[in-house]
Amino acid sequence: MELRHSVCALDCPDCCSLLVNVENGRATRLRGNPDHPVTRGFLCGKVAQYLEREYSPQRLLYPLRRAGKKGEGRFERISWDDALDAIAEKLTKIAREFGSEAILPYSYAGTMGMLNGSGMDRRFFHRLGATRLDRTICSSAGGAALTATQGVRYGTEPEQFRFSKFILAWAGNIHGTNVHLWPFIVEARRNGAKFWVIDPIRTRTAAVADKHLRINPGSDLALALGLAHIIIGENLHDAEYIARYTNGFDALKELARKYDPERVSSLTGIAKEDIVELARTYALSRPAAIRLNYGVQRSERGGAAVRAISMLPALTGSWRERGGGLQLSTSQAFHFDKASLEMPELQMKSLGCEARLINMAELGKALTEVDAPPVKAIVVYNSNPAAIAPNQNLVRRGLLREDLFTVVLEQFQNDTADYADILLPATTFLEHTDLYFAYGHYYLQLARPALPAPGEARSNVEVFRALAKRMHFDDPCFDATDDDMIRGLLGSGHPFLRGITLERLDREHFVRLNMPDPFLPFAEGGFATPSGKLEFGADTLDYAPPVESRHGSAALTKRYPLEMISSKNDDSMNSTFGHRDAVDCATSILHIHRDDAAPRGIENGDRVRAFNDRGSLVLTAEVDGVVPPGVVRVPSVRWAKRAPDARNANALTSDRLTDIGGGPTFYSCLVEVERCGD
Ligand SMILES: Nc1nc2c(c(=O)[nH]1)N[C@H]1C(S)=C(S)[C@@H](COP(=O)(O)OP(=O)(O)OC[C@H]3O[C@@H](n4cnc5c(=O)[nH]c(N)nc54)[C@H](O)[C@@H]3O)O[C@H]1N2
Ligand SMILES: Nc1nc2c(c(=O)[nH]1)N[C@H]1C(S)=C(S)[C@@H](COP(=O)(O)OP(=O)(O)OC[C@H]3O[C@@H](n4cnc5c(=O)[nH]c(N)nc54)[C@H](O)[C@@H]3O)O[C@H]1N2
Ligand code: SF4
Ligand SMILES: [Mo]
Repeated sequence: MELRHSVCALDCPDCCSLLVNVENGRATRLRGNPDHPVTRGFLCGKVAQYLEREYSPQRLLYPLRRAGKKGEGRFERISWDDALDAIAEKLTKIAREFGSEAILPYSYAGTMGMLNGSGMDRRFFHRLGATRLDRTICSSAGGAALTATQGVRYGTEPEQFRFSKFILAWAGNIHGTNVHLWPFIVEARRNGAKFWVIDPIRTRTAAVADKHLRINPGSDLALALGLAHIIIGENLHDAEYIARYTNGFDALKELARKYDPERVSSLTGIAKEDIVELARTYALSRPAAIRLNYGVQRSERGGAAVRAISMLPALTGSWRERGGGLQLSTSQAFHFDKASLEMPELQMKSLGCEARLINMAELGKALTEVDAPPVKAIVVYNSNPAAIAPNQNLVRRGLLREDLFTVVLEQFQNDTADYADILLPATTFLEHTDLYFAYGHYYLQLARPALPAPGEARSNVEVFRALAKRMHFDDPCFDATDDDMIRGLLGSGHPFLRGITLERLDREHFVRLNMPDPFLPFAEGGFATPSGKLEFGADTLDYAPPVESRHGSAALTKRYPLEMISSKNDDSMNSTFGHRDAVDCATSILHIHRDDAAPRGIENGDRVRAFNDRGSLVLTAEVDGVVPPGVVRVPSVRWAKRAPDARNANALTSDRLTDIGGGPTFYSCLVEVERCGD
């Protein structure tokens, strides 16, 4: 038996360090590595069973070519040579006829690995002169907000939550989506900390909180301003920190004056007394930490909401304290030399300028409306857009186009794979080399292949390298090895990466960034905005309810009176485990409050149809205390192909974009629900 190290590559802040027992080339056990200081040897439920996925009979093993109608999912086996020739020939033809920007890559974070996520693929598409994809689908509104406020996207270390006396999970379902933070919260609570949750839904996390504040979806901006109103009004702010390290306090004070508890209560649905108690508890408990997660920025004013929430620790001076501050993401602390990996300068060779940019949250429009040139080919990897992109019916209409050439690199035949003209088998993170940053801690990790690739599966790196050769791109960068690319990434010269080499990563597997311990990023200012100060930006913060909400458009609300939140399913990862029966079952549910169910004649277990102008889908009702009146929840994201009507929650979600960052607004979504006939 051999013991191999690996890293969980799923799109999760925790980025767990893994240990794999391998016998005769086959994994017999997968577990968490107890030595990792944050992930500490336990795994979430979904990945504890990852070997089921690794060895699933449903894994794609050979290159395939479409043998049926578009979208039907019927294929025939071909050789790698034939597959690569067919792709190279077709892309060359499209580039010649329509220009290279008629080709669109589509990828997200199926793997968080740097090489297989944004390595050889980027070089290939840049050299080709393909359209660039704006990768907005998850975090771009929150990212833009942090950049505007703090200048940089990092914050409190997870290890320091143990020192907090008050922890606020703001739109974060820690038990479901960030479970390795939980033991630090348990430790803090054992030492007397209080733990509150702000979430419209009674999640697993909310169920175990000291207090759960059920907020109206999309109204967090108003709540944050209400907290500022009380904190400033009661003189609980840190005037010295504000004077030294922030900009725009007077304007904020002026704006916050309008957000008295009474008004904020009517906007957010939270009782006045609870708002006041929250403000005082937050400001007076020292230290107090906020774990802000991404739920809050998936609504129309989500960017401004993140801006307003992320100013709170500056208002109270909480950044000064160990166990204070805020964490949304830690990702920008990994100061890689990304340009050395992605080589955007290759576009100069092909196009002579930067290629156009298409927002991935508007894929439906990109495939049906965009012109000059139209999108004639799409190459999908690390993503399942037919399931996860908003306005699904429009996306499907685009993918069904006979004249759209579709290539999909996948591990499983999911919704998007069904639309492929050429479908290529991909390796899993257990089978290829990659370098991993984390967005929930400060450890950099390396994984080497722990297992052989099954069948003829190849890594994304190998596929794009081979395609470059097929297209006669003779630039030496296409000969770079995995190790060359990693060395390039580590070579930025940033102090946080000092002393971290490939050799050290090979030896130690995970290495803490070279930062002070404890890392108190903004204890003495040090914001990375142009002014060097935290920017309150009050002129961007006045609140108006989302158009698609019960407090928004009256005309819409009349027809579609329920707000649908299709937040993450606890025991899966976006659509990645959609082949599992248990996951399919959990993601085919609609939680509805008894006050909304009764007048519609809906009882627990009934088949229901949720619908709006964009589409409809069939689900099973669960009448329970998970949602408040006026809100329904559909745990996401199901493989639509497994549903009776081949649709999932994204048949209803809108492709309207957020206020800043061009992000999707999955959770600003009005629907009506009716009982299906028997
Ligand atoms: N188990 C599991 N873990 C995952 C994932 C998964 O699919 N499943 N996905 C991964 C990915 S891609 C990401 S981005 C992260 C996301 O991690 P989170 O941001 O924690 O996940 P979400 O479910 O999007 O949103 C968190 C909570 O926000 C709440 N929420 C929705 N709208 C609002 C609002 O307007 N205000 C407030 N205050 N709360 C609101 C939701 O009810 C939800 O409980 O999780 C990662 N981890
Ligand atoms: N309704 C609704 N929609 C949502 C969300 C929501 O909360 N509600 N969340 C949104 C968010 S936050 C996100 S991040 C997106 C996630 O959307 P996606 O990034 O598309 O994530 P997944 O659905 O998990 O699909 C990832 C795919 O990558 C494949 N994959 C993994 N590793 C590799 C590899 O090395 N090579 C190749 N070729 N493929 C690989 C997996 O098999 C899987 O099918 O979904 C968004 N969509
Ligand atoms: S999904 Fe997250 S919690 Fe689960 S094993 Fe992977 S990194 Fe760890
Ligand atoms: Mo995400």
